[in-house]
Amino acid sequence: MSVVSYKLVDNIGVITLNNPPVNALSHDLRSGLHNAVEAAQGDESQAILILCDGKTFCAGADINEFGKVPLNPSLSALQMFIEQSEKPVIAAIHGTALGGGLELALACHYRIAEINTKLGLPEVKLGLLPGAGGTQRVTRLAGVEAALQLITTGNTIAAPQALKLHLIDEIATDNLEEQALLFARTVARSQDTPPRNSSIQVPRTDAAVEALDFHRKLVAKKRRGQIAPRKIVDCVEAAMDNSFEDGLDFERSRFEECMASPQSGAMRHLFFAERKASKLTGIPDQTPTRAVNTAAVIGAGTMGGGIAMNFASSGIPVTIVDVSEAALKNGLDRIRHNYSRSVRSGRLSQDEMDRCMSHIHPTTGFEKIADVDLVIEAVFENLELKREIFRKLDTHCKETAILATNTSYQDIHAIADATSRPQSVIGLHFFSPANVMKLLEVVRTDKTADDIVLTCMSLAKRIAKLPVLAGACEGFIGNRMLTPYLRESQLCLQEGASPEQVDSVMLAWGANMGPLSMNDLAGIDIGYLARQGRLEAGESPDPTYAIADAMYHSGRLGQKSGKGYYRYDDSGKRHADPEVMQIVIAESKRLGIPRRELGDNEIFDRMMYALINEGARILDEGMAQRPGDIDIVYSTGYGFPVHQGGPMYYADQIGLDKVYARICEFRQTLDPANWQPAPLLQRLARNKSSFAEWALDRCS
Ligand code: T1G
Repeated sequence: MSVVSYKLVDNIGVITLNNPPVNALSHDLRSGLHNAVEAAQGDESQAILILCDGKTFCAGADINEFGKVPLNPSLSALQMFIEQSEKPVIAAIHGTALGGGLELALACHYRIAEINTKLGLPEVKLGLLPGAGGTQRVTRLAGVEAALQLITTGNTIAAPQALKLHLIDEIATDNLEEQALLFARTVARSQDTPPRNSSIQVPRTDAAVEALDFHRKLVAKKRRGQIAPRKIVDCVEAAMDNSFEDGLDFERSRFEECMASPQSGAMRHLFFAERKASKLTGIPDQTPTRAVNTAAVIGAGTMGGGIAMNFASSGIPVTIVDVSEAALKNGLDRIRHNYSRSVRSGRLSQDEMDRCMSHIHPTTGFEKIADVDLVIEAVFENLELKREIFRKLDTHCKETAILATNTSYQDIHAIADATSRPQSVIGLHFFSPANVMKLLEVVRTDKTADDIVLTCMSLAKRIAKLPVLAGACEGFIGNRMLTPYLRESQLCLQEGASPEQVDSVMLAWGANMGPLSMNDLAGIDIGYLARQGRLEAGESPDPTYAIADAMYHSGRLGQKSGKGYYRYDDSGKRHADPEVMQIVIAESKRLGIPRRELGDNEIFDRMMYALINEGARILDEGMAQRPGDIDIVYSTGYGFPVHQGGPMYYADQIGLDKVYARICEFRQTLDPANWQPAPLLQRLARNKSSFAEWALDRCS
């Protein structure tokens, strides 16, 4: 079946694109469209309408063609051809017009869009910039400030906003095709020369110069380390100073630099990894899922409240259970406060907030959740308490209910075994703040039923989360890998580094924060209390965390107490604190460790390779489905830089033989117990293979 069809409807030449799933601009589609526009030039049509079949107009360039030999016609040539058409060309847009899809529409003479269409240039999220005139045309139509805002964020805008910005000419409120045909006939009758936005001049005003300056600073801060956003600002500026053709050339050369950059490779990897993450291997697609129309959360604390908000915001009624009215009131106040903040910032209307709040039902009685489809326990991290709650859930909840725990490190098998139905128990590990963070680890035990896993993976999407399947090992994927990473950060401190040096190597790599700032944010008491629990259970003390313990004992609990590895001023700003170095040096001395100068490379490799080594173990044990899933966990849940593609992708770029060799070197020079290479890493390194190849082999 051809991806482009053409027919005459009275005097309108109607071109329909049909390239599922998202009408990406593949070579077939580009050449088909070119031929159709050419055919329309020679027939009796008086205007040309471009429509798309399926759920969306066009999601842009076909990302699968990136890196391959480009085939003609290029998107730019196709657009020129369309713009030069003597007959007016109208794009009729529904669903989404993204990237090259929007650029295609902008090259047409007119655009009409369904009211709920979303339009955007998301290239920056792939480490790219619009490469087919987007920076030049949007700036000409919408102005410098709006273009910068749209293209540097990559966010979409709704049709009414696009109309205000002159990116579209009309909104279709009813039947798009009919209204577009009507529009086309009017245009055809008018006999005016079709308007070409490439001829618009953009004046260099003071406001425009100010906007450029503002956005240059903004992207330097918000997209630290990324090259594409800076180039986008340059391209928008080029639209002011150049002819359209010169502007296009400028844009093209910057686009090619981005396309060739390792950053874009990394971000494209994450794009596909994100889509793969929600696909399950080993569970047949036809497995029926359970309906989840109602939910309950046990525990009205920060985590429980945040989890409940996800359901309320998606229109799923949610009951919150806690032991006292006071706890419920606190919880609801916190939720209301969070929603109000969104209303104040304009992300939510008051009506929407009221609707969300109306979906939340507080109660102290477990009998109120007898009929809910899903329960998520979110109480204090204490295994006995959790088991007790699950015994209660077993008594009160209906047979088909899904019983989930939000624990981050307790043994879910032990929790499930407190019930008579361990097959119905699953982990749903939300990240804090749970109403904001997209990542959700869906943790299956050895006994969790397939349909429950499948239901939770698809439910996650309904509540706007990005689910990654994990096995029920200690710490699942993210926190399990974090343990050796944090261990090395502590050991580097003991051996001679300062907190600032340890953190700075991760910041230089592009991470949002270093490991010690992460400890300060999470609370130094959390790790301390977990270690105390293990001591009480009979484990011997671990000197690795001597400094962390000393911090706890001197009341340095992290941000919450105003001081941890850093001192925090009233505005929350972080400062180095000499007292911390005194503690660090005293602990090194007490442990008999001579302090030495550690190079940044050593610190970085120790933390990163310890993390990667654990990732390899997780893969080998089947606790994560694929390396890309781990990359998603780290780039969405732990502030790792998207332009590095996640730890496993990064390891592949370095070369697993090099990573392995360095780990072997650390085994010689550091504590060998910490540096046993993961068998999978060893195998792949010896075969000169990569995690990506390993994942491909397993799929085939
Ligand atoms: N190319 C190829 N495949 C694509 C694709 C694309 N542009 N967009 C989506 N897919 C696949 C995706 O991999 C998945 O495949 C399926 O479509 C459904 O996607 C010259 C340089 C459109 C909002 O960045 O944002 O234009 O997993 O699960 O939730 O300047 O897809 O089923 O095999 O995400 O309904 C710019 C990216 C390209 C848009 C639909 N465009 N796509 O969301 O479904 S660069 C983008 C999306 C560019 C020009 C340049 C979303 C969506 P599979 P999905 P969805």
